[in-house]
Amino acid sequence: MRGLKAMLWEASVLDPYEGIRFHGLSIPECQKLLPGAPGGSAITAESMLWLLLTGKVPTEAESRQLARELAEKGELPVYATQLIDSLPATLHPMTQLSIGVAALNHDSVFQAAYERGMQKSEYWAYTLEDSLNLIARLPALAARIYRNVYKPGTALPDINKDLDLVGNYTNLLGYGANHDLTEYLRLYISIHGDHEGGNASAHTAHLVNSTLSDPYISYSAALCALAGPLHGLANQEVLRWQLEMQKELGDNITTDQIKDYLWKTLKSGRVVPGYGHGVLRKSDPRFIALQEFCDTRPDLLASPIIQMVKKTYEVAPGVLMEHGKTKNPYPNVDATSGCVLYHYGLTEFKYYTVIFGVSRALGALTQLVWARALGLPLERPKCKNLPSTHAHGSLT
Ligand code: NMX
Ligand code: MLT
Repeated sequence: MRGLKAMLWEASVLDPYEGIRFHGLSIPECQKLLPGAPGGSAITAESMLWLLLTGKVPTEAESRQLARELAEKGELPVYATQLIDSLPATLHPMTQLSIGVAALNHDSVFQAAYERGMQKSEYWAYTLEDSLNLIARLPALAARIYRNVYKPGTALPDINKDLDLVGNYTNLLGYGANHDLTEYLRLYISIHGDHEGGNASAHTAHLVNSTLSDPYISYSAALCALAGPLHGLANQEVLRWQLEMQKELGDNITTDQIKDYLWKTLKSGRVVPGYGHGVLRKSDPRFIALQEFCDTRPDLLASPIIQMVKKTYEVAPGVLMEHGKTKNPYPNVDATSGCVLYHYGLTEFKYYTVIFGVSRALGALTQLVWARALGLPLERPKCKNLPSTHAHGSLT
């Protein structure tokens, strides 16, 4: 379905050369217009959510009001904490997140209203309520998974009603004192929020919800798509790949050594993680925005892992062009997103896609509200099959 316009997506559109626009606003325009948190300048998740849902730039007061509303709904119910605590620490954090999100449908108001026989015209309102409740609970759920897997036995703080969603998330993860990391995560979570509807995770939520499954189980399914290495898991894979390169080549790696390493990866039949895209044909503006964040901070500029990302960016497009397969030899957002987390001490890279999963809820759930408001139908594409094999009795 490449290039085939087959979905309605209200909140964003992706141009192959310009990158993403959220209701017409580019990332630099969003950075200029969307309110940050008190004491910070990075876009908050609430400001982005407001823009995605309403098409309007919120005032600071509106963004804070939404932050307070989400914080007030943010604690996890006991059944969900018990469920998450019962999972083995060896289970991938993305699987845990998907399980946790699915279980929260215990409290779905959409499902309850459907059982009562609600009208079609009411679908959107219950979808909105479920979506806001889910977004509110994601930091507590995602942080609990992190603590259980990587910092067992450490006590989780309560949700602070005066903090924004990401302020609470970093606090719950145990990194609340790191202002730069919190600002980085605000930027990360706002710009990963939506990437029009054709990406595998948002599209999955859209498809599943078109059956009138509630937003929780629809988004749980989306997380399973995000957990694939060609999609969101690439941010984990980038870091694994960069660290393997560092292990093999040591410090002070030259660009020639990186070129050789890139060829070695390609010749072994693997993809170069963090490069290429299904739609983009230029460097991803989200990659650029995260690189610009690094460029304003001397500690990040001096960081060996960030330097390796920059050096790789100097040579990888040339190698991929010479290799001649990928239609887009430029970096996508995953080429850098995890490396900044690594620098700040959040080194458990199997967790990185969970952060992407907290973010993608903003766009994927927004669209469920619109899809139900607009009365979009069940998604059921027609198929084509091979010239009949059954007629001849056997597939072989
Ligand atoms: N390294 C090596 N080969 C590549 C790469 C890459 N980074 N990107 C594409 N190719 C190959 C691709 O495997 C395909 O080969 P074949 O003909 O043997 O099947 C060929 O180039 C043509 O693929 P494209 O049409 O350029 O890419 P497609 O739209 O099918 O896939 C990605 C897009 C993103 C899945 C692909 O570029 C890729 O595998 N990239 C690496 C993984 C990655 O970074 N994924 C994250 C995407 C962003 N996200 O967060 O979701
Ligand atoms: C995304 O953010 O979903 C990825 O860039 C993949 C895509 O857009 O297809």
